[in-house]
Amino acid sequence: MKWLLSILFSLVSIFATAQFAPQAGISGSTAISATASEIVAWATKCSVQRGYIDIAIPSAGHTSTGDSSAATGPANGTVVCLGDSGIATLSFAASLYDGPGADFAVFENGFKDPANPSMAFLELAFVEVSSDGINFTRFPAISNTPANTQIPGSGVYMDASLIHNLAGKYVATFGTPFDLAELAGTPGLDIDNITHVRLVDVIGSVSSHTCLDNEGKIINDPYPTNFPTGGFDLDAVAAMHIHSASISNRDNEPLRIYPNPAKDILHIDQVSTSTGLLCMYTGIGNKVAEQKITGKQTSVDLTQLAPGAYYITLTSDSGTTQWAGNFIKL
Ligand SMILES: [Ca+2]
Ligand SMILES: [Ca+2]
Ligand SMILES: [Ca+2]
Repeated sequence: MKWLLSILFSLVSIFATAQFAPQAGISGSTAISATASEIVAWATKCSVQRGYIDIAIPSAGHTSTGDSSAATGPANGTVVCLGDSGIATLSFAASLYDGPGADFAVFENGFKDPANPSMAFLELAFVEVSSDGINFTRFPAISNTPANTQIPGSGVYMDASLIHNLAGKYVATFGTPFDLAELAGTPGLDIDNITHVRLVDVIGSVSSHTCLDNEGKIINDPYPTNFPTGGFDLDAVAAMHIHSASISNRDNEPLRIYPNPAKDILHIDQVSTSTGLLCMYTGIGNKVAEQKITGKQTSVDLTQLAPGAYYITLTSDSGTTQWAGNFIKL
């Protein structure tokens, strides 16, 4: 009888621990590939507030590897390293909304244990969203990774199935998905008009400067990571559900894109003259063209472009005003 109980107990332990989706590549994973067709846009702006190389030794300074531009555009392996408690705030060419399933995904540069594909070296970050750029709401994060032994800055692999609603759960080239529906009903948050996504590095120390999950448990992740590349390494943020903003910007100044669909040439008219940069992307966010804008009317040659759906962004020289629009190339 004792052996039976012991078997039952170990089965219960297995089910109690493997609670969430497993690592990318394992059946049941919710990881989103950087080339997935549901990705329709990538973050276009990012600002970073660096964290410490080691928060216990502030005099050692802040992390320095990468800069905020590494986090815009498609996931490509270039990263900005946030450091202990570092923060990155991102926005898109238009606001995000709550559609079916996951609405955006965060890409980090974790890597798998060569000996066990379900385990990986992971660095984690809290994820917050805002619909006004001022008030942010954090996704309810869960970490069931035991916190009795500190995971060091290298050499120890983690089980993604113990982690939920923390960016960095999945290895490089796979995004961790977030579903805005989970935040429905939050006062002051409009989940159908999300203007900003924010990442806050999980320090990961189990003894001091601890970070807690939504249940008050200590989150154990690599610490200290006392080098210039320390902390959460942000590669990119992808949108699956983004408002199409073909005729809008924050000043309600019209931007006209025609014809749509277009075959050989696309015209872009602005009501007022302002100089800036026009960028054209494929549906998965690969930049295919870039052109300076110097007047009210701009034309883009499409003859070299493969047929399909594209989106464009227009950024003023000051970088403060953006338009976005979609069109179909025949
Ligand atoms: Ca959703
Ligand atoms: Ca950490
Ligand atoms: Ca990148």
